[in-house]
Amino acid sequence: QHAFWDSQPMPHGSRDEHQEGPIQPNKPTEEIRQEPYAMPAGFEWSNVNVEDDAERLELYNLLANNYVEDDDALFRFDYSHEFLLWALTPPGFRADFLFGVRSTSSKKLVAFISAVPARVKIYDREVEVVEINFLCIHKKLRSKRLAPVLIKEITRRVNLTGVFQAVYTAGTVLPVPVASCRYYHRSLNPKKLVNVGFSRLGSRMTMARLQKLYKLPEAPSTKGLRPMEKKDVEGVHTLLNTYLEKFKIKILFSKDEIAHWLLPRKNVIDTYVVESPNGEITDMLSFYHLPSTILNQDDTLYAAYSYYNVATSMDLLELMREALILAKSKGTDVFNALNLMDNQSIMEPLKFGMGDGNLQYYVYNWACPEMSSDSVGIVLL
Ligand code: MYA
Ligand code: JJ1
Repeated sequence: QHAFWDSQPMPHGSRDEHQEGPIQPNKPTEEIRQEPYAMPAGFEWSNVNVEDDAERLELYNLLANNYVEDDDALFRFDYSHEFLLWALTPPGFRADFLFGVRSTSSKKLVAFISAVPARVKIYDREVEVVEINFLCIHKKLRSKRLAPVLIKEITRRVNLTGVFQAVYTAGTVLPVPVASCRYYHRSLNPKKLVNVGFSRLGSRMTMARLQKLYKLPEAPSTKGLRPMEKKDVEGVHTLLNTYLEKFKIKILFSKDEIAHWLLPRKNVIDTYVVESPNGEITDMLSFYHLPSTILNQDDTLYAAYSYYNVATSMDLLELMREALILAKSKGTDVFNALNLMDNQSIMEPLKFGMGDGNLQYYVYNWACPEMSSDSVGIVLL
């Protein structure tokens, strides 16, 4: 029932608990297809230079109108220009891994896919991977088997650089997830969330009671809590990599990657650290800003998503409460988190509610046992 995925080097049916490593061995460069895959007539491949404002605007428009929606098509992700630049140009990014499809006649961008390099550790093995994201096909070109062509083409381009594994997430179940996570939501602006259909006012609940329930202090209170700066890269690198050791799949950030992925960028990524009196970075919290368009109204839902958080001098619960307060102070309507890393422990006490969306984690061309969501130590954007 998966004409494409059944042909791919993924576990099929259930995972073999005893196999670990590549499903298909690495190929020498000369055995990899040298020519791009053929496009249907009327379409052509096109790299998208996201550092160019005009080209980035084309990508922005494709995604803003055609990217991921919730189950009821009430909301659609609205990744900002600045976000796309951040997400697609980390250390070592390659221009030929950021590409799409144009209509030959109009040159309009109608599809896109991206890969950025990363290192992950899966159980006991360190693996060079790419992270695949922003796979998008224009609504008018859906169900024409274009997605498999984009996936095969990006696989070819990545393989030509000697990389044979990839990590990706999707809202849908494909062959075969390595882990399955749940979205949780913490209301910061409950009135707006109810008004736009993001959440419901239960029976026995009034708007006034709801607002009281979700009320938070205006400002954080933790001593030494401040935005991350360049001088903190070393401390954050040590703190985060040490924390992530305990998870079964985790990102391995270099110092350059810590700087790229965590240094604050307005309306894109916020990272705060706790510096102890002796100058040590003991805790960190981070969240990224990903608004959604409210589809039946001319409005935007401002959402922050939990990224990487480490608490050593305080409880994770107190640290995440500060994250909620900071996100709220920046105009965020809802704070979202997956039930990965140690997040499950904070959901109930901080009044998160379970969402209706799942996020499946995949590793391309890698066999390993399935793991629970609290063994996941990597967050994709
Ligand atoms: S996840 C976000 C995906 N984007 C969206 O959900 C945006 C809205 N939707 C769309 O734009 C389209 O519906 C998409 C499918 C593009 C998703 N991942 O062309 P089709 C399979 C993988 O007729 P369309 C993200 O960005 C489907 O099962 N495969 O369908 C990570 C079927 O195959 P099979 C998917 O609806 C992406 C085939 O495509 C997905 O017009 C990771 C149908 O093709 C999906 N999300 O287009 C990609 N959705 O018959 C894999 C559907 O076998 C990367 N399909 O069931 C793999 C690693 C590559 C690099 C490897 C390097 C070593
Ligand atoms: O945001 C999501 N769901 C919301 C809105 C649901 C609207 C109706 N379908 C939700 N709201 C309830 C919140 C409520 C707050 C108070 C407490 C109780 C709960 O559940 C969902 C996640 O839950 N989001 C999506 O479905 C978007 C797609 C998710 C898959 C993303 C794939 C990304 C791929 C890129 O790599």
